[in-house]
Amino acid sequence: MNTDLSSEIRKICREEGFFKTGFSKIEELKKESDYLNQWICEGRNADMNWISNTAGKRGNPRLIMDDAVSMISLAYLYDTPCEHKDDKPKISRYAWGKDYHKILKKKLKSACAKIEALEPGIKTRAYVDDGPVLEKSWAVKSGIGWQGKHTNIIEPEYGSFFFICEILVNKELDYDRPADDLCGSCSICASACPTGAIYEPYKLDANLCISYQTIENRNEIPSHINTDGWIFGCDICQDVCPYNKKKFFTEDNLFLPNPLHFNKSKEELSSFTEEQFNNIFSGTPVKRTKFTGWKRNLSKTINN
Ligand code: B12
Ligand code: SF4
Ligand code: SF4
Repeated sequence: MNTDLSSEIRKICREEGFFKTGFSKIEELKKESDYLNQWICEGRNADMNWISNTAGKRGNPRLIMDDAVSMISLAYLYDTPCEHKDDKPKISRYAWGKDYHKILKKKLKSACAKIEALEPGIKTRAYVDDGPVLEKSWAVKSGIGWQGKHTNIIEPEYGSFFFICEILVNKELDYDRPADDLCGSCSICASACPTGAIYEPYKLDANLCISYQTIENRNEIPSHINTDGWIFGCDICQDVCPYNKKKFFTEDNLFLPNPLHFNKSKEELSSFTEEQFNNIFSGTPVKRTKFTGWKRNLSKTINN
């Protein structure tokens, strides 16, 4: 085991702002791959063909980096002390501020450069939601947290409002113990989900998920889906989780909501022209839905 290297890497990742770092040995994810393939076979991925097209790689990180030895899983908080008003159209917390892909990619790049400088021959490859990696499965293996029944990763102390990133590295490290599942007999998230998307504990049907419908779906939202006031993403199953009651906030102001769109009425948000939409949401996750998706989502909301 490489204790010195492991502690140096933990230090570097902490310096970059990640609140938790965990290590696991890279191997094929057999059980998780079977789950993933079954999920795809049942059509639970809706039209996210980019998942089915890369299912093989997702189950086996050596197909993306053949000399990868260890997975460094990282967690970065995004929740802020702001709260949205329940009677206004709601955007999910992760998308209130600037785009996490850009913010975290910069931090990962910096961390990788420092890690590669620790010893000759160290090679790294980093992802944040932008690679064919089962990020949640690795976060569990690396001891970051357990996969809750709503399918997100929960850190016992900090809750689940954090992003997951990872760095693959060609060195052996001091591996962490996988996290224990602390959901117990609770099932608050599944009961609170307004669409029944959590069809079994630990299993989510994207077709029914408001998050999928308002972010990823490029077509009409089916009439039987009640988006329940959400116009981009959905946080209901995490908002009700007892592990999110203690509040831990990000220190990164880039995730604070922009007052130009936060807690505005449906009328105000609907009045944005395409140019205003592009300006206000430039460099934010909301841009992903494009102006047509924005208008579609607003037209579905019951909130005013
Ligand atoms: C596709 C995707 C989505 C899809 C599908 C969600 C899903 N649950 O898979 C949609 C668009 C719906 C979505 C929504 C959201 N997403 Co998303 N998404 C992803 C993405 C790109 C892939 C996830 C994936 O592989 N899904 C495939 C399915 C099969 O995986 P799974 O649900 O984990 O399934 C596992 C379980 O079913 C398990 N299993 C099966 N049986 C059993 C039995 C037991 C006992 C157990 C324990 C497990 C188990 O095995 C499966 C395979 O591992 C990841 C990034 C990445 N590359 O990993 C981000 C990611 C999961 N999303 C993220 C976020 C933040 C969200 C939202 C909160 C955004 C929002 N506010 O709207 C919501 C949350 C919705 C929810 N309740 O999950 C974060 C989660 C961070 C965290 N703390 O966990 C990730 C990791 C992105 C990131 N880098 O931070 N997302
Ligand atoms: S994100 Fe919303 S719709 Fe999706 S599972 Fe959670 S509560 Fe249900
Ligand atoms: S609400 Fe309960 S069942 Fe759902 S993830 Fe949180 S602790 Fe687990």
